[in-house]
Amino acid sequence: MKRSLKVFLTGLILSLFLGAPCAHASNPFAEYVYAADPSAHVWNGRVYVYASGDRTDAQEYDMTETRCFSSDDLVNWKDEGSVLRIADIPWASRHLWAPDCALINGVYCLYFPVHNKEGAPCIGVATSNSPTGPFKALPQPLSGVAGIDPSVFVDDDGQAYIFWAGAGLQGARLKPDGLSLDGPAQKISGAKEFFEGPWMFKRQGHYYMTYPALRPGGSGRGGSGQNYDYGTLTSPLGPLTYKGTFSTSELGGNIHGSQLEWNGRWLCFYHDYSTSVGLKKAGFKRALRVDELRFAPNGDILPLEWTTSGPTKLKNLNPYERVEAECLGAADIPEGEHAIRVEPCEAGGQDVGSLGNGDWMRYSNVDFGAGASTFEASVASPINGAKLELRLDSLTGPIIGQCDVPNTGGWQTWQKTQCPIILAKGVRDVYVRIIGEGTGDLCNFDWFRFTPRPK
Ligand code: FUB
Repeated sequence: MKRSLKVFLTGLILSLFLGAPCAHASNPFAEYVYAADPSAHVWNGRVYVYASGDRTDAQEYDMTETRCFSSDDLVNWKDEGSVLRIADIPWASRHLWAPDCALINGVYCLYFPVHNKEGAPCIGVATSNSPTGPFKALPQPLSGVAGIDPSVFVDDDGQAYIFWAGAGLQGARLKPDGLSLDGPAQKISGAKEFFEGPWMFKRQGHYYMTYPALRPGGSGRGGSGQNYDYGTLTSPLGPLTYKGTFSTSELGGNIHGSQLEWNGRWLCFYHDYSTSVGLKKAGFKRALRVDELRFAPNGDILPLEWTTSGPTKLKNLNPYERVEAECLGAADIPEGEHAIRVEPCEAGGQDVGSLGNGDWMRYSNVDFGAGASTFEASVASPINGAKLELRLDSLTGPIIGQCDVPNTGGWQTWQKTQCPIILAKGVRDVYVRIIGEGTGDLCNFDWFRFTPRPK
C-alpha cells in the first residue's frame, strides 16, 4: 500500500473511532435568520442576546419584532424566537428597532425604540419574569425620552442608567423599578461624531461608552459605513473623554452592538450584512457576530479582530440530555434565502419548522464520551417517507444513523422516533439532514437526545 494512502486511511480510522477535533466557524451566528443591533447580558450561566428582527423581505428598517438568542457555550445558539411584537404594543406604529434588556429588582425589563401612532420616535418598556418573555409592554412610552437605541447600564451600587440616541448622546437615571426616569435627560458631551447605538460597560472601575460614529464625510448610514468608536467616563452621565475607533463596518452599512465580560473574557457582539451580500436591500438584512474584545495594558480598547470562528467554546454539548432542535451551531442558508424557520411549538418553546429535502442543522462540539448507541427525536409531519440523516463533522462525513420520520398527522402533532447509532465517540459536530421526496416541507423538529452505549 502506498504511504499516502496508508496515512489517509489511518487518519480516517482514527477520526472515526477516536473522535476528530471540531473546528467550525460560528461567525456570523444564527446565520439562518436576519437580525441586528445585539445587546448581550449574562444571567444564570447563559448569555442572552436581544436583537432587532430584520425582515427577510425588508425594504428599509421596517422591523416588527424583537428576537432573542441564548447560549451557554458561545457556539450553539438557542433561538428563543420573537419576544416582543409591534402588534403587542398598543401605542406603537412601526420601526421596532434596537432593543436592550436589564434585570432590575428581579424583573426583566426590555427597552425598545419604536415610532408611536403619530410617527414620533419613542422608547418603551416591556416586563417579564423570564429573560425570554413573554414581555408585556407598559401602556405608555417612557416620558422624557425622545430617540432611538436605548441601552441600560446597572452600576455596582444598583443604580440603573438609560442611554439613547436623541439630540446627540443622551442619558438619565432610572427609578429603582426601571420603569421611569429619575430626573431629566442629560446630554453627554465629548462623544465625537456620535451617531447612535450607545452602550456602557465598566472595567476595572472605569466606565466605557461605545457607539457607532459618523465616518469623516459620511452620512452614518448606507454605503458610507460607520466607525465603532468609544470613550471613557469617570461617572455614567459624563462627560466623556473620546478615545478613538476600535472597529468599523467593513461591508458598509451600519455597525451596532454591545460588550460584556464573561468568565474572564471580554466579548463584543455586533452585526454586519455578510449573509445578504448581493441580495436586494442587503443592508437591511443583517447578521449577528461575536468576537473577543481585547484591551491594551493602559485600558485602551484594541482594534476588534473580526473572525469566522468566533470566541473559543466555553464547553461541549451534552447529547445525553434533551437538546432543543433550535439550539444551533449552524444551519442551511441556500443562496441567502432561509431554508429553515424557527417557530413557536405547540408542545412548548420553539421548533425548527419548514424542513425540506436537503435542509440541515449543525450541533457543534457534541461530547459523545465513550460512545452513543441510540438517537431519539421529537418530530411532526403530515407527510410519509421523510428521514433524519445524521453525519459526523460535515455534510459528507460518516453517517452515524438514519431515523424515519413517521406521518404524525400534522405539523404540530409530535411523536418520538428512534434509531440505532454507530461510530459516534469523543467530541464531534453532528449534522442532521432531512431526506425525502419533492421540494416542499417535509417535517418539523422539536428536540433530540442520544443514549450512551452501555458500559
Ligand atoms: O436597526 C435599526 C437601526 O440601525 C438601529 O436603530 C441603528 O442603531 C442601526 O443599527
